[in-house]
Amino acid sequence: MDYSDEVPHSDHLVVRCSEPFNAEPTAAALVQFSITPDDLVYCRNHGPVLDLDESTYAIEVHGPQGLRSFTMTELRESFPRVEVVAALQCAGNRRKEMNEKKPVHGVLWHDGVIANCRWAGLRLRDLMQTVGVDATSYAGWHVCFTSRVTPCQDDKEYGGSIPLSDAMDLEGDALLAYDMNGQPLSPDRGYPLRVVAPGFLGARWVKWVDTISISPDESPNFYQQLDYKVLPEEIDTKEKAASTWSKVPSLTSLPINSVVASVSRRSPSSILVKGYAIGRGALQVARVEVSTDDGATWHAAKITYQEGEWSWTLWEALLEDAPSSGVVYSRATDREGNRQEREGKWNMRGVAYNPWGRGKW
Ligand SMILES: Nc1nc2c(c(=O)[nH]1)N[C@H]1C(S)=C(S)[C@@H](COP(=O)(O)O)O[C@H]1N2
Ligand SMILES: [Mo]
Repeated sequence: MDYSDEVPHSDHLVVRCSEPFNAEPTAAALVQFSITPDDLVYCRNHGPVLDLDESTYAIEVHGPQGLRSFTMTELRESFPRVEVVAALQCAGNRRKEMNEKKPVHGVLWHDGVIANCRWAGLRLRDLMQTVGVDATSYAGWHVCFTSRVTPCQDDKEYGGSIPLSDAMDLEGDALLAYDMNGQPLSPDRGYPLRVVAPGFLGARWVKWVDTISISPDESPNFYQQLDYKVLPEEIDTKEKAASTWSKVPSLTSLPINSVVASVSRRSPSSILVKGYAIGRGALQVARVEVSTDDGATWHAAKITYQEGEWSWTLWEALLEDAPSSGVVYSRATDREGNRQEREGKWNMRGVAYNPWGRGKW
């Protein structure tokens, strides 16, 4: 694959792999902003980052009445523009910590592969209705997204799918986005068009999306079928995995999580702990607590930012009588009372890891 034509990437990221370009900010840098600026958004790629031309870009939509094509101008002008604040998170967030328990396969992401942005574009639902899709006739079907222009490592193109019911619902917040934070998408974000599937793992947010179809089955793409699944704990080699992939459901949402992003001393006796948290799907975080005595007692952290159904949560806690050094844990609880556990489950691909957050000072 040819990586020589890539436009420069942000230099605020820690590069984990340069070809394909995979890089993340530190969590400490991330939590300084409620809405993540583009140059702090992680880059996750399975192939070259393309710099495409919006004026010649068109998407193909395969609907019940056949094939329809839409130019970017049609997508921008014939459909209402809607804005949604939603957190984008890679399923491999915190993989490095899981790898410390027992080695996993995958890019060793720390805790920075998450971003909370203001996306704007057309509703997937509006596009689907325009091509004659109604949710009741296609109950149980899927919407498949493909970027045929993107060569990638494990398949001839990048693709993924979400259930049609979610594409048509999700409060109408599933988008084909052309803007982020008030600007056209950057090449790193998938310019000129990407999927925004709030509450779903990042793998379904197909960048440079150019083909959309409905199907009774999930996307046949490698990244839907043979990756992004929580394999059973005993599957620890590629050989064992080979016969297991098809028996395990593909990931949709990621579990409730919280991370300690920074710990700083505020006075000789107090420390300020800051971090982020995120709920599963549309279940927002209701509470974040921190503990400096190994989970024996918990203190409520103050939630400093949360917006709508799909944002991340920023939090901080000022702790008095802190010794000169120590370990602080964080745990989040959602609106239905689901709480982050002390331990996360190991799986071969290192996805969906969510033990208590941990920081040291
Ligand atoms: N075309 C294409 N879309 C893609 C990917 C990719 O490699 N190619 N990676 C996916 C994954 S795994 C994630 S986590 C997000 C990352 O989006 P970002 O690079 O804008 O942060 O894009 C998704 N969409
Ligand atoms: Mo990802």
